[in-house]
Order: sequence, then structure tokens, then C-alpha cells
Amino acid sequence: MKGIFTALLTPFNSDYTINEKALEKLVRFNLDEGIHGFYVGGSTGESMLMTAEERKRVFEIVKNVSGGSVPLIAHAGAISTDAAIDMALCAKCLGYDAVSAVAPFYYSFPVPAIKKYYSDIVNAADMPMLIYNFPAGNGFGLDAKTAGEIFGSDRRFFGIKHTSNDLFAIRQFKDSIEGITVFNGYDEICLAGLSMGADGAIGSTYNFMGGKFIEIYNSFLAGDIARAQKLQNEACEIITVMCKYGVFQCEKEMLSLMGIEMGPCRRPFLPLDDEGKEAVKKLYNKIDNGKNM
Ligand code: MN9
Repeated sequence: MKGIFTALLTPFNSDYTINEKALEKLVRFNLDEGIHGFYVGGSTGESMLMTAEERKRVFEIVKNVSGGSVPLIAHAGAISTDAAIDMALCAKCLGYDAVSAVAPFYYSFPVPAIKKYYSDIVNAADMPMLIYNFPAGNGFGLDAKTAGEIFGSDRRFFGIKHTSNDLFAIRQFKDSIEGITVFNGYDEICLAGLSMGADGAIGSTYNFMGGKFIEIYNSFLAGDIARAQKLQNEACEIITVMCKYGVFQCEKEMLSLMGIEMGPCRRPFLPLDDEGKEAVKKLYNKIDNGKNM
């Protein structure tokens, strides 16, 4: 697995139930953009704000719509090992290609407990595992030494989704674990991540500008760094605005303008205010007129 994977958003109706039709449309739109795969039910999908049944329903819809056309990674992470295993088994049953999990959070679990959480999930589900390293989100930062201990000789651990600005860590993962796949996690540093050896990237803004990032990826691989940089800079301008007003809310607003009704984010995320809506509208007009998405 490599390339540009969309960390799928979850569209909601105005009453906050899942908008299944919009989800189907979003998956199809991304497939048409040429996305290389999907990361389903992660931070971007607001999975921590959803029930287990809802998370499973999203797995099911995405699988049904995409069929076997691109690889699918299901995020099964949870605070509880049992809950994560339950989610991973559902993904396995549906024919997902791999699972991923953020480290257990809230209780500041010690490293041995985190290691056991990962081996318990992999042993129970017997599936390829992409560790989701998100230090800013869950307070645990994976380093190359601990990663090496978790991976050990178990080839079912195949990679890390590295959502961190620590770019050196990408190189350290690559150099210390043979054959490891590393996905860059912050879209604003996608090209930088690739330059440090990332095999691809998983991100939220790819929901609406996957085409642009596929071009960044292809330009990088072709050695056209000037082109890749130009496109990354354009993407960063957009992401800067979105981060200011709330990245998921802005992405949903953008997609709604593009014709996919994404609705609000779940509480406690605040709705996008008028200033934010105006800012996204401006981005939309600029992108649409320039057709440079
Ligand atoms: O999955 C996303 N990570 C989080 C990756 O949201 C925690 C990123 O795509 C960011 O949303 C994006 C904006 O910071 O890079």
C-alpha cells in the first residue's frame, strides 16, 4: 500500500445522523479523482464521536461503494482493547485490507500496556496493522525504538500513519524497521514527508482535493520537485484558512459547495461561523475559477 489515501469524512444530516447517500457520493467522488485508497473511521471521520454501530455502518457503506477497487484501511482504535478488537473483527468480516489503531488514550497508559493493546488487536483479528501515531491527539508519541519493539518479527505490523510534524521520525522509522510503510499524516507537510521517505500520505483535505495531492505525489516520484512544491504551496494556502476556522467544518463546507451535502460536525465541535463560511466560499470561488484543485 502506498500513495494518496483519503481519511474519509463522515457526512451527517442536520439531526446528526449519518447521511448515507452523501457518504456514497463522497466515496464515488474520491474514486473519480483517482484516490489510491481510503482510511475509514479515523479522526477525520469523527469516529470518536460515534457509536460502535455507526462506525461499523460506515465501514460497510464504504466497502459496498468502493468494492475492491482500491485498498481500504479501517481505523479500529478505541480507548478499550475489547472495543478496538470488536471494530477490527467487523472490518475483517467486511473484507478490509488492513486495520489501523490510535494508541489507547485518557489514562496515560504506560508503554507496555500500549504494546499489549496492539498485539492483542493483531492477534485477535489476524490482519495487517497500520499503527496510527498521533501524539498531539492522544498524548502518546511513538518513537523508532518502541515501534521496533511492537513490530518485532510480526509481519502483520506493516506500517505507521505518522500524524506529527516530526519529519525526522519518518526517516528513523524507515531506517530501523525493514520494509515498513510510512504514511505522512499532516497534509500541510505532505511533500516534506515524502522527501523524508514516506511511502504516501493519508489526510483529510484529500476528501476534496485528492487530485491535487495525487499530482504532488506523482510529480515527486517523477523528480519534478518544482511542480510538487508549487502545488503543495497552493494546498497550504487553503489549509491555513481551514485550520483557522476548524478544519473538518471547513472541509465539509467546501464539499457542500461542491455539491456533496456534508452537514455539520458532531458536538462538541462548534458549527462553522459566518466568517468561516465566507472564507471557505472565497476559497471555493478561487479554486473553481482557476480549476486548479
Ligand atoms: O488524517 C488529518 N489529521 C487530523 C489526517 O485531522 C488529526 C490531517 O489530514 C489534518 O486534518 C490536516 C490539517 O491539519 O493535515
